[in-house]
Amino acid sequence: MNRGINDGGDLHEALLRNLFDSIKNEPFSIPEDDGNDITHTFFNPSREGWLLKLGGRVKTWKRRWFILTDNCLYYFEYTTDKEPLGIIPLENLSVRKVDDPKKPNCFELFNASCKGQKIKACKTDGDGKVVEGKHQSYKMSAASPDERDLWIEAIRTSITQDPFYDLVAARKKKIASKK
Ligand code: 4IP
Repeated sequence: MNRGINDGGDLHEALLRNLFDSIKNEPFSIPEDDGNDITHTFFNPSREGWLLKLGGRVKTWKRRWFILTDNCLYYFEYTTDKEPLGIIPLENLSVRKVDDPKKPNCFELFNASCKGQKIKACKTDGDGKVVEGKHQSYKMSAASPDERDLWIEAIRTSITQDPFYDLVAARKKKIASKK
């Protein structure tokens, strides 16, 4: 099958033998889906990139890799991590530009209708346990004003694309018009 593929000539026999042996020793295989693998969720995200995130109770800034997909924001310690450190579902949240005395290009996710309440989210704590998030708002700092604006735009698009959001918005409008 490999005859003539090297600019019209053949590949060295030693190279082909090596390749053959290596594939024989470690055959290609498709990983089994045990239903727990969420890596497929992260293909084709709406947006991904590094952001600094401010902690919930302890106000420390952490550099995290963020992936926006399916109306959820996931954050990881490293780009290659399979499992996120935290998951923030975006429904019912709003996003806006904010200033911070310590970091530039900030924006925040907040709950416009339930001010002062915790945002529904989950995170992995120090022991690897999945626990509820403790943020009343998630503040992030981007590398540049342009990046911040792109994140805000992508998050807004993601929030308003949710069919459930549209349904609720239509219902609210209907109720308001009856008053
Ligand atoms: C932590 O500070 C980190 O900033 C966590 O971020 C954050 O959790 C914690 O918030 C905050 O206390 P220290 O590492 O200095 O302890 P990360 O999980 O990205 O490491 P969040 O919820 O932002 O993920 P609280 O609310 O758990 O205190």
